Amino acid sequence: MRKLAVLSIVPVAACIALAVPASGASSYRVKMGDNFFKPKTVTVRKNTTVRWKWKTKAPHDVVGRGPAHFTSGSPKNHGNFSVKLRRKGTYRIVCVVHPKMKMTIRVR
Ligand SMILES: [Cu+2]
Repeated sequence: MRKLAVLSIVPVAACIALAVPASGASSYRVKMGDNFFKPKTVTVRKNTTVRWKWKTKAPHDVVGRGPAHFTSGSPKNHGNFSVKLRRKGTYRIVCVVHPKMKMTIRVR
């Protein structure tokens, strides 16, 4: 029982560690609403973990195309999705439900 409790704390600790630039790793949080991503454009360093978290009236998803492809799965009103961008380049992000709901991530 005690071991389980410790394990459940580990992901939270890992997120805190990611936010510390000195570790060499970083994370970036994108805001998401009906029907937008904010910011529209962002530049991050290679190996940044980008996270989308949303609780919205309309269902949304996150589909990325670029040096790597990824998807958050079927559109939902309540979602949480993250991806580590390991390759440099330009990623175009779109919500399949709302084609005008898009953003660009540049990885350097
Ligand atoms: Cu959408």
